[in-house]
Amino acid sequence: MRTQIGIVGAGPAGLLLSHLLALRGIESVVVELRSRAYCEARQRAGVVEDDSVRLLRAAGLAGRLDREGLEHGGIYLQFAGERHHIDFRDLTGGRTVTVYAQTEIVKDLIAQRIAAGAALYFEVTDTEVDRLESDQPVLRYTDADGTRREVVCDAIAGCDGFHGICRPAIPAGLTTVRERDYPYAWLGILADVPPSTDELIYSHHRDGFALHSMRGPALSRLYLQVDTDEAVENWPDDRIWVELQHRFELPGSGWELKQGPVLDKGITPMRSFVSAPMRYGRLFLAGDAAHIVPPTGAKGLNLAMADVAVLAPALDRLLHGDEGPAAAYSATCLERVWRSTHFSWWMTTMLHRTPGADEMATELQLAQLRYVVSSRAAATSLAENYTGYPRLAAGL
Ligand code: RFL
Ligand code: PHB
Repeated sequence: MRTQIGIVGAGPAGLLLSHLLALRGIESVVVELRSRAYCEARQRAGVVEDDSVRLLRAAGLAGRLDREGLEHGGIYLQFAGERHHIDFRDLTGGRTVTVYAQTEIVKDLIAQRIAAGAALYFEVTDTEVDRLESDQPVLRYTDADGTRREVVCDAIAGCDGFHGICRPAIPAGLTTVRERDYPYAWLGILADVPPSTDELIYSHHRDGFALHSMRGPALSRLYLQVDTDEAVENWPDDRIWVELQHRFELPGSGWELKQGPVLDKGITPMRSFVSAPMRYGRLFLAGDAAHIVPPTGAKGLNLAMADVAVLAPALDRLLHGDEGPAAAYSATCLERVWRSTHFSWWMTTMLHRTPGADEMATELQLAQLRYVVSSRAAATSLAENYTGYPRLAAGL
């Protein structure tokens, strides 16, 4: 087989790249390890920056997002028994984020790609990328029927997430990895109950962080900081709700956390990871394949979309013999990646309880939180990062 761009992974990065390339008249083959049903059910991110929304709209992909997404003009920061509102619209001159689940974006993208007749293959195994230094790199995989396939490409996009095969295909010694593991994890639940809040609540509590998010008018998404070695089996629903009630409680305010049946439960480790450069020969990495941020800043999905917004035009130019934008791809993306890596680290360390932290560290955290909610300059910094910085170029 022959195609222009081979894409490994049908997450948000791979699917959106395939669509952005198609808009430019460029053909691609997308191969995905998991089934379509699995990709469409995996619970992940929920917050989409305004420029990511604009990108999806410009690409003709925002029909359902515009109908069902919840536009949020701020967040709440809770600590020391108080809840404070950070007003993004006021602080940033009208910018917002939209709460629309990554699973819904993935469903929309898969439906669009299939309707367009794209080559999108699920349940492939033994994916390999080869001859990456040549201008005809090769993608090999075994399809769902067990047939071994080989696709000759002009370039390959590694959009296969953190555990994929593309990043390890770059020879050892040619990449620099920077990483940090955090001494806590998130236990996330999806609950069949209307959200108890109009906007997300990030709660710093002496017993650990908690986050109240949502998936629509009737579905809540909630997270609890837990130890890194926690097992989901140790957290029956009752225990989760007791802990959530405790970490969100606001005595005397009349506010209540509504409870409902738990539909999904999972534990997520917290990690910062950046592998540079994001290119080797004709292999270009995008999204979680190249970088991971802890979820506290709501950046991972947005970084994946920002990478492919840069990659699609760069590949277009490369196919026309212009190496310039492809040569600049990694450095261009890494600037945003490092900004988001810093912001996510900052939000994470400000809001979580660090096991073993002394009173000094705890007071420093509280001093930082008080500063963010009392200083317009500090709140503006949070708001401009949360809504997306630097701004993504408008258009495609
Ligand atoms: P994905 O989504 O991991 O997709 C990679 C795809 O590649 C497939 N794959 C392979 N396919 C073929 N051959 C192989 N050998 C393969 N190996 C792997 C995988 O099956 C998969 O389908 O990466 P992508 O596209 O880069 O997208 C990144 C985002 O998924 C991720 O950054 C976000 O979900 C992170 N994240 C959040 N990001 C936000 O912007 N806002 C949020 O609010 C937010 N919340 C979160 C999050 C991630 C979380 N978890 C579970 C990690 C909350 C959580 C709990
Ligand atoms: C989510 O809704 O899943 C979510 C929202 C905000 C975050 C992380 C996750 O910071």
